[in-house]
Amino acid sequence: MIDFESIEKDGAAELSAAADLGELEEVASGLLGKRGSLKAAHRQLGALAPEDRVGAGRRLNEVTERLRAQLAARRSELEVAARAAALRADRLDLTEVVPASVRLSTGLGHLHLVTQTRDALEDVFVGMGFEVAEGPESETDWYNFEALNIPPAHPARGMWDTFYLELGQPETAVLRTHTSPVQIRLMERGELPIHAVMPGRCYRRDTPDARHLAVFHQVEGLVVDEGISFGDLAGTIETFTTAYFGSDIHSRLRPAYFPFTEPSAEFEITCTICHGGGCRTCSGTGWIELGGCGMVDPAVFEAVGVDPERWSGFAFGFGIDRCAQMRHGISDMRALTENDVRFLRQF
Ligand code: FA5
Repeated sequence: MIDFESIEKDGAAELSAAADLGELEEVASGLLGKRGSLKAAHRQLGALAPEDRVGAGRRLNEVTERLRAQLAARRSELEVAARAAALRADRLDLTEVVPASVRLSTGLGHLHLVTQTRDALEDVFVGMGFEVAEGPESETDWYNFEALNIPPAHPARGMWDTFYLELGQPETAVLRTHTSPVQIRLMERGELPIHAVMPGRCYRRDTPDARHLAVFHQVEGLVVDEGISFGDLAGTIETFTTAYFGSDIHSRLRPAYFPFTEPSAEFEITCTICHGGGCRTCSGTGWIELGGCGMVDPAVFEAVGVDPERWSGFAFGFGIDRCAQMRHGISDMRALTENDVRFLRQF
């Protein structure tokens, strides 16, 4: 005779004694596996007299089913317990107050240099009477290009190697290549005058090198008021570069071309790596370009419905990462994104 009662009782006891999922799987293969007690009972069926075999076979199936059900129940019980234990182990006490002495000695995190630079630049411009505004990082072709007087197929689109988003019609949604679209968003509101800076992240298909990243940051500036002249623009650039870099750093404007400003200029400062002597970072010129600027083009005023007979304005846009690089003498901008704490802890 096959002792079904003991098989079931022992099996059930072993299943409920399994303390974790590993132990449970071992017990399960001991019971249900090839060499397990249920398979052994199955083999014994063959030795029974035919009139006993049907009843014993049915009994064996019932025992197997009950043990399988118990296995499944115990497995889900242990899974719940394992998950609860994992959550307990991962628990972070966010209310914990770390004393300053511990913070200093273990060097817990601080703001990234680019964020610190953005904050410092905002402070400079707020001190000069500017407001701070923001715009979205994903933009439509209209804001990033067309409203800025850069129609489709305009050669100037090549100045900003664009990442397109797969949204809507092809080439209608972009990751903004500059912060200039925020100028359009501000002017569209129709609340004039405007004296604003607009910091934020920008994206270009630029190959990273000593002065370029594919994801970088700019501060856009826009002033629209009555009687604004190029002299106001030049004075603003000079005031902010002196306030941020100190009076021993020289800046200069050079004629340039941007479709949304006329006249346009680029502004540069003395390279702080070589102090003007020429090095790898400034490609031997002794100057580093910080940004572009100019008087708002009447075509842009027209696109946003601002009356150019009454209002005039200037705009500028420059690199935050570039400013951090020059202020702290970082010869290669890629260090800002490599997340080497030995570098980041210095700032
Ligand atoms: C522009 O982006 C214009 N929108 C600036 C402008 C605004 C002109 C308003 C006139 C009026 P440009 O492509 O030159 O211009 O970029 C401006 C600055 O952004 C550069 O001088 C540099 O400091 C920074 N910059 C540009 N590309 C990168 C990059 N790939 N990595 C890091 N900084 C960059």
